Amino acid sequence: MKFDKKQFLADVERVLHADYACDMKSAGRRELYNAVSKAVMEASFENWNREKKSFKRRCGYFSAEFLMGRAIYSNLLNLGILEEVGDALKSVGEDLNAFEEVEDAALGNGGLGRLAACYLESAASKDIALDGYGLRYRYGLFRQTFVDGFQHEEGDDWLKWGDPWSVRVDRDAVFVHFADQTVKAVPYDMPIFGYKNGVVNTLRLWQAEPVQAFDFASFNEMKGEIKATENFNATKITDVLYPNDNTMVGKILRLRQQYFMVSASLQDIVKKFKARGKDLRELPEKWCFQLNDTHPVIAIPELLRLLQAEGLSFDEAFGVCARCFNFTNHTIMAEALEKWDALALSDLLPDVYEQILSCQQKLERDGLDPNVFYIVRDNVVHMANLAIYVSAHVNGVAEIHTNILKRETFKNWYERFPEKFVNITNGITPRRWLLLNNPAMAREIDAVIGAEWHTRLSELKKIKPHLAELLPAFRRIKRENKQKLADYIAAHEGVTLSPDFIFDVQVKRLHEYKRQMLNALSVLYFYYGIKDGSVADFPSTAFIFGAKAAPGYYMAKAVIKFINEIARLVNNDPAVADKMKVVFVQNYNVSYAEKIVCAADISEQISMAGMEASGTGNMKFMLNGTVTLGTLDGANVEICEEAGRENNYIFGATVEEVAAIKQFYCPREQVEGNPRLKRAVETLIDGTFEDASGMLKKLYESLMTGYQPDRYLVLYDFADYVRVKEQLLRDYGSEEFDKKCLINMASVGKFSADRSVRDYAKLIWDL
Ligand code: 26W
Repeated sequence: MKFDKKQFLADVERVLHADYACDMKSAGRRELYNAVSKAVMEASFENWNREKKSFKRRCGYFSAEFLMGRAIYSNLLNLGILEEVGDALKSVGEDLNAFEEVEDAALGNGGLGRLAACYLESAASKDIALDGYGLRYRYGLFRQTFVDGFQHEEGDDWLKWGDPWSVRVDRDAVFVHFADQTVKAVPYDMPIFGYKNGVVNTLRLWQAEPVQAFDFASFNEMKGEIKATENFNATKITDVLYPNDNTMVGKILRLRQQYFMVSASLQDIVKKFKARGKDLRELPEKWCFQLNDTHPVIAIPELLRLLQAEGLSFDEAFGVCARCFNFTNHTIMAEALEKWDALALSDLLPDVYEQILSCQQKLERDGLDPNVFYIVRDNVVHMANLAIYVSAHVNGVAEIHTNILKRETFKNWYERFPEKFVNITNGITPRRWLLLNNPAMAREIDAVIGAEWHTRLSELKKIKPHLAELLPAFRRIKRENKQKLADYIAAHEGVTLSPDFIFDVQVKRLHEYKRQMLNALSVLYFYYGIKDGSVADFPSTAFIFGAKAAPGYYMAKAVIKFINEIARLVNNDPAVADKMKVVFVQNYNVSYAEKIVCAADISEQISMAGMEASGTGNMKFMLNGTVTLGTLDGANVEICEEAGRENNYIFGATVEEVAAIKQFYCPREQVEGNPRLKRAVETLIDGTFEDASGMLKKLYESLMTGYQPDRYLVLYDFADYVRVKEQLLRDYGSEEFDKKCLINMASVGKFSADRSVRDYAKLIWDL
């Protein structure tokens, strides 16, 4: 975007006058933020409008989650005016950094939602016609604080600063019908700016509203009571994001959300397609849809329904759907595969349920064995099976994950429909995850190899011949980033860290399979080793954790409490003050991640092999020059392929080994042979930590005595983990180690979301 400072300041001034009746001098931070954003929105209108009006083939990315983070900096960066706007504001005594207070748009839980956000940005940057369709939750993912070491949740009022990066599009509102209510769906459109290419795609988020405003006349006649409750329920649909990650909750409100989202989106698309005078049988020529996990899969019977309402036969409608829909699976965990109670579904959405039954019947007509292939069975609707049956393509999100889908999770489907299955390894956008969060490093790289890597990440390999030259800058910048993170942590968590410490980081959602416990137990293991003298010369290390636990996930919350207790023990012990610090940061989110991934020395990716579909945090650390301490799981496998296993720190049982070990596994044996591990585990029950809540005891039981003790092989992998971790800590600081960091950065090309969306565009979307 062309930038004219005078014009820009005049635009900002004008918005301030019109919207807030104030001027630059009297404007508060909030007004200024909105005015700056709106001035930019206004200037991008033409490009956006051009894209919206064009009638090229598009893909709709249907997702219940878009974890966008903070919009302003990334938008300005992509428009090529980040520095210019900063300078312009400075010239009038204002500071662009002040907008760091603006809340993240946290309309997602974790990996799946952040992936959607990265894909939208990359698609726009690669001029791929991808639009997001989702929900405009009033409250995003809860805000997390710790009180006495326990997680507390508060509502996330993400609109507190206003929403200048969206426009409400009343003219595109549609109605969504449930058996018991009709709700108005109003779209809010967010522009998705491509990186310095003038492309603007759209993220369309639907908000639920009552069909008519409160009707006083009928209320007075006492008909009002019914209407009032209807109004109340309507807005409830988009009130709040479900905070579960990887666990299915069979709540009808969630089904309402899912249907509301896809029905509104498809009605909108069908309506506009018809308005062009087109025959709906030709819909697949212009549209395809990517279903982001099972959450939007109810789009399939909804489109079947809509097409038949427009006069197509079931077979014709099915043919259209079979060409339009594609399905991505993001997890193999059984508890995350969505299933709905058939009676509840048919009560809420009888017509949609009819279509699901028709799919089941067609499946049987096709001659598929209903004992092996089923969509509805024993009064349960299996959304993943519906998605696989109808979709043209089914993909996993890393090689190892796709192989597990083929071999195990969807084995029968794969054998019957092998041509549907593809792998598309996840990726991240290098704009937000290096250019924006680590500008000093980006400039150094530019100086050595030029700027082409901004949009072709594989170009980073060109730094390989220049490693020695880049090392001093890399070290200096990493240290500066660590200092900045330490300052931020001191201010927000009250823990002081020295940038001379090794920053060992594990940030991600809290889940047993991700094994934060493994890390936590190793901290205690080192701590007691230092205390009893069995560990000498321990390299000074800060163990940094960040994670939200689903509010109803007891074990995950117990792990948070445990780590906070460890932090208190360690940080208050002067005997280890120059050796270790432990901090669990509160409210880990996208903006926190931006500060963390460029300041880490160790990236902990330690899930039990076979459990992490891909992981994308691992890629963000790699891009910023951090070695992985991890298992051969998810994309870690491909990270090793790209950067060399010798440049990372790999430990633990492989997928194949996990299966074998589990048959005769006895956690007690692991502990008996390892006194320091035993001591660490027993802190859960021996009074080391106060445990009035009983949470720690439950953690002990889940490891040692419960049903399926140590399900995720924490104790099995422990010895190998600490062996490799110690090696890493000893290697740290050497020139050889720093080279490993840079080789990782140089090898990250494959993990650009630009590559991922290109793969989707080529293999699936035909864009
Ligand atoms: C129904 C509850 C629920 C909610 C969210 C079930 C499943 C989910 C997601 C599929 C969980 C998720 O975010 N999975 C993560 O997806 C990332 C992007 O592909 C992967 O990198 C992570 O490995 C995977 O855990």
